[in-house]
Amino acid sequence: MTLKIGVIGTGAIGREHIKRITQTLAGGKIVAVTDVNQESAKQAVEQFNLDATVYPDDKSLVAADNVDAVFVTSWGPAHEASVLETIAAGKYVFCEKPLATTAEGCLRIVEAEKKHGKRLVQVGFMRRYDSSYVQLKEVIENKEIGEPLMIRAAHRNPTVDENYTTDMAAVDTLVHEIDALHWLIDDDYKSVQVTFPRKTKHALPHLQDPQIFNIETMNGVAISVEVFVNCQYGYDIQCEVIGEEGIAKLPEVPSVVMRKGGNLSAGILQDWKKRFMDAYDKELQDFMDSIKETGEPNGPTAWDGYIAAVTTDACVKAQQSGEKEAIELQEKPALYKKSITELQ
Ligand code: NAI
Ligand code: NAD
Ligand code: ISE
Repeated sequence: MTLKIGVIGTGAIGREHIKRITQTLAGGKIVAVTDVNQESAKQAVEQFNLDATVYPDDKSLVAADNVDAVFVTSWGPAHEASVLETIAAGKYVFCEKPLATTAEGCLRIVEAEKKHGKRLVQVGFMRRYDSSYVQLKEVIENKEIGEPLMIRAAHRNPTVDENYTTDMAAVDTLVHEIDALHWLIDDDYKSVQVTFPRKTKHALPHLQDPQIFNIETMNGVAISVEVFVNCQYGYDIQCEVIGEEGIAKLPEVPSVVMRKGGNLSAGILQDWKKRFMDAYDKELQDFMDSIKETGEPNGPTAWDGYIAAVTTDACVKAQQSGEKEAIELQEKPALYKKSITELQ
């Protein structure tokens, strides 16, 4: 059976996902698209030669009889309304991060799913599908480095555009580490404090860059994540877990090593699209396969989206206060039993 998919938001990642469904993955077909910029939706149909209808808005796309599942790849503030609309129609939804821009918004989605009675939502936290993170998790779970004590991580982009603001370091960028790290060590967050080192001359006046997020977990693990979005040299994701008996680290992204002109060198990626290409493929293949096999998506849940939103809210508060801010979650509803990616 082919899963018939409608896409809301045909920008950068919307088109990346359309491309992988159409050219790489098996079992899905794009049958509908929409974008607030209708020209963009029409261009996407032409670009990928889709046999798909362009709808004027998210509501009409969700309501279309031939749409089984929806991808929400619009900008963050629009996600909540499109996801709620899709749940109300009883259809599956893959939503890019953030699930909603506030914890309250995520809870409204959780409530809607509970009311529906089964899980329909998967959130685009693709690092859980990245083979290097999966291997790191195995090392930790097998106790090869003993209990984890500290984590040092970095999320670096070469540059960002002028619309990128200080809070987005947490909400748009750090959010991937927020989801990946609690999953990695199977722990919950307790508090966060933010420090602002000397600012780079490459950041615009309104942006604090770099930033360091010091997060404490319930088991006492000390996590330090550097977010540096004007680092100039490339797109670089680092993660090192320091345990009682050793250290485990994400491998470097493979690149041809060159000997040339008196130098020994290896390339560094410039763009997020390539770093997690395989993970995006796997997350969407898993979304489609698990729906077909079990009737529910397998990947990060609406509850994971809620955890991320509560944590990013605390991070933004900590950016503003300079103080240690608490990260407090409500009780996990029964609907969110362990998903397969949590068990990996
Ligand atoms: P983008 O700006 O390239 O594309 C967003 C598109 O959504 C635009 O075409 C815009 O016109 C459309 N749009 C906005 N509001 C809409 C609405 N209400 N209804 C229909 N269309 C609407 O943005 P980009 O980079 O593609 O990001 C989209 C989402 O994907 C964001 O939530 C972002 O955080 C997430 N993202 C996730 C990544 C990941 O690694 N998982 C990587 C890049 C983006
Ligand atoms: P983008 O700006 O390139 O595309 C967003 C598109 O959504 C635009 O075409 C815009 O016109 C459209 N849009 C906005 N509001 C809409 C609405 N209400 N209805 C329909 N269309 C609407 O952005 P992007 O880089 O593709 O990012 C989109 C989302 O994907 C963001 O939430 C972003 O955080 C997320 N993202 C995730 C990853 C990842 O690694 N998982 C990477 C990039 C982006
Ligand atoms: C983008 O929105 C993403 O989600 C990418 O994965 C991330 O690494 C990048 O920094 C963000 O801009």
